Amino acid sequence: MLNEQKVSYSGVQPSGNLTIGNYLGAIKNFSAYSELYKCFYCVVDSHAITVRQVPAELRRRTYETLALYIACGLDPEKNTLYVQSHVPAHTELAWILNCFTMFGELSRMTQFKDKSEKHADNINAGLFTYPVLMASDILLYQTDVVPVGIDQKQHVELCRDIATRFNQLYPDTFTMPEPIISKSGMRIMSLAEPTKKMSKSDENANAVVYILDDKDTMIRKFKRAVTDSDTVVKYAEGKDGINNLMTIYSCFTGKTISEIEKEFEGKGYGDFKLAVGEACADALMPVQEKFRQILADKAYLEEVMKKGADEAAYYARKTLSKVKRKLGFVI
Ligand code: ATP
Ligand code: LTN
Repeated sequence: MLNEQKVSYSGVQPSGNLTIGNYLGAIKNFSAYSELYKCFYCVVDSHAITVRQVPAELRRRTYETLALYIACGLDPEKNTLYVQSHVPAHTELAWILNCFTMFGELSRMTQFKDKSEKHADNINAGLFTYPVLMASDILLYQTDVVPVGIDQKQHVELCRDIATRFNQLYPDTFTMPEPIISKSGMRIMSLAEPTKKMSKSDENANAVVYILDDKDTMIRKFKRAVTDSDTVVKYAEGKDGINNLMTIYSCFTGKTISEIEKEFEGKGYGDFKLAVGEACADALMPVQEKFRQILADKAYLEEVMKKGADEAAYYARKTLSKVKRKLGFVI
């Protein structure tokens, strides 16, 4: 809570081109809180450098991620939109919280295990303490809700454990955050390997539909999506590919699974895949158009970043000073 208002906080890494997984699992749900909550949505560039980034690309994607936030309906007048590295309190609090996080807890994080496997030549300490920086992001703003995809639930739970530990030693420091996982877009899977999460850092571009793909590319990717040898459009165990496409179609059209099963009764996978591609393109073309307009105005984006960082820094400083006082730092 900040000034009697509930707080929503989330972040996206500028580590690649954003996918429909990022859109349906996270960004699309951010705007649901804009009216009633004080909302902070961050482009988490400090998190992104836990894996190697090409500097020019990181810079470009930072602008793009901010532009996409706005194109997806986040009004910078109603939401605090900013870049993580512009508010140094995040890394300052992260050091402090590192001293309240156990080695064993961090070793259990599945994202760390996955990313260490993927980047075996660069298992750096930042990759290991990544969730502590994420806990700092959340706790600095006295956050109540954290809208994320299910893959981040474990990190939010660790954040709660860190907050509980800190609050036990120094009462009334942090608000206890709740993860909010949207039911429908919980976990969008890869089109090539539907048992694996669709991820923006996937090397196989055909496995992933990007928010900025053009219509023909979207339709082609859905056409090639891996399914099964059955022909009936039905949500069932073992039909991971079809289940995933049904989830995506349901998210973009608002139709329920049983409505979709009825709609495609007697039709084959080909018709269904085409419909998914079209629904996806119909929903995202207006976002793309807005995105291009916003991205062309760099001065505007810089203004939004600056205003967001000033606003965020004001609240972050308050929490950080409180933490330092409680710890016994001379301030
Ligand atoms: P990377 O591949 O670089 O690890 P990512 O695609 O997993 O990235 P993040 O920046 O880590 O994306 O995630 C941003 C938000 O999008 C998070 O809330 C995450 O839970 C959500 N998200 C990412 N992928 C999916 C997905 N496939 N389905 C649902 N939500 C997702
Ligand atoms: N770890 C998240 C991104 C992230 C985040 C946050 C999400 C960084 N800080 C704070 C919610 C709240 C990810 O990899 N998707």
